[in-house]
Amino acid sequence: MKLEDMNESDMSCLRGGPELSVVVPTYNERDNVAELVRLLDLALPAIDWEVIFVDDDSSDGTADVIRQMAQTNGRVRCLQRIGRRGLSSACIEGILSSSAPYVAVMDADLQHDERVLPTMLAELKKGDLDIVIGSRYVQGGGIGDWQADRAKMSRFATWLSNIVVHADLKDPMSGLFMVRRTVFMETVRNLSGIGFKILLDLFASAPHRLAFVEIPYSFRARAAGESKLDSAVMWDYLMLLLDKLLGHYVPIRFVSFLIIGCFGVVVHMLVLVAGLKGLNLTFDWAQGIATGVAMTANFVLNNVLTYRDHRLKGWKALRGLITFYAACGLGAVANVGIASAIFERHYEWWLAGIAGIGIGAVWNYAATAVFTWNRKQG
Ligand SMILES: Nc1nc2c(ncn2[C@@H]2O[C@H](COP(=O)(O)OP(=O)(O)O)[C@@H](O)[C@H]2O)c(=O)[nH]1
Ligand SMILES: [Mg+2]
Repeated sequence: MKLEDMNESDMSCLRGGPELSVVVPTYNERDNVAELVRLLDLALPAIDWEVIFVDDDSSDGTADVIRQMAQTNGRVRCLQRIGRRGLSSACIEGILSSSAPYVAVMDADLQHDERVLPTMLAELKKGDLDIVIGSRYVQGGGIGDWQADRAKMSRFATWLSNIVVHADLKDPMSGLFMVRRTVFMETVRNLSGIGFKILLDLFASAPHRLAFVEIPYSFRARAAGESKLDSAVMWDYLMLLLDKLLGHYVPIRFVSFLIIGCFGVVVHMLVLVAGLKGLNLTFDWAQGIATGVAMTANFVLNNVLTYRDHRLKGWKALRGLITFYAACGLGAVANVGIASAIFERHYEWWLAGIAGIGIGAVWNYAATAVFTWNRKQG
């Protein structure tokens, strides 16, 4: 073969680099990773591949197990992230840490069928496709022994995805796919990187319509360990959809912070009513207690949802709570100050009120981002 006839994959083989990088996000998967590497070895005999595990500092020592494997198997690498969480951002960073012309993403828990990888690669190498997806919802695929409510939730999430993905994709929630590196690199700067749904993010962020095909596979039962899917995952998913819709205009963490702020108002009013009517407290006491409860509830919810990927735990959470009180206290002073100044200039009372709330909300968000969750930007 002449040099000018070679495609990117032939070139990489010539250089000795892997043709396929398999990126696997892990969180507490120590009992699955060795078996996954064994299965990949069996599935990819004629392909030059590597596997990059991206571990978010699992407490079960997954990263140590992977590094031990890597000592005796040059195909295995470990990217360990400290103080971070999130499947999507883990995949993005894993892909960026590799150089192969084709990149696959799959779970570590053996639920994804590694035997479809050679077919996916063959499809991509034909040259017309950008991405190949392992789908549970095309003829021949299946969701294994998923419980009815999990299946229902997945179908609902798939339906919701139509808001941002305009492709006839049967399984946009799939975590098993293979993409051409060039396509990923064109898209990476537009990705939201929020939550669990990296495939959906890719489709919604790509600068052009992606040419794709879905290949059926059947979801297997998780081998060892537990699912990390919890109710906060649904919140992350909504934030991903909102980011795709509004992210150009306003940071999505701010939107999350505002939604939780509105919830805080409801909590405040409920506690106020309970204090006044139920406990016969004076208004000052009831209002004071309601403020404290609402602020605490807001801190907890923001810590679990808005800053899920930077969640404060233990003493750091206590320190965070105190800085949150302090920042929001100052925010309340700013709110009242601005609103009064505007009202004194003979503007409508409601306009003055909204202006105060707006300034207070922006202040609370910015100050707690820096002082509570130690982040310099949204
Ligand atoms: N790096 C990283 N991996 C994660 C995180 N959450 C889940 N994973 C991994 O992502 C994959 C899918 O997660 P899983 O809990 O099996 O989700 P489910 O299959 O939808 O129940 C597994 O390999 C997990 O170990 C995370 O926050 N960070
Ligand atoms: Mg799983």
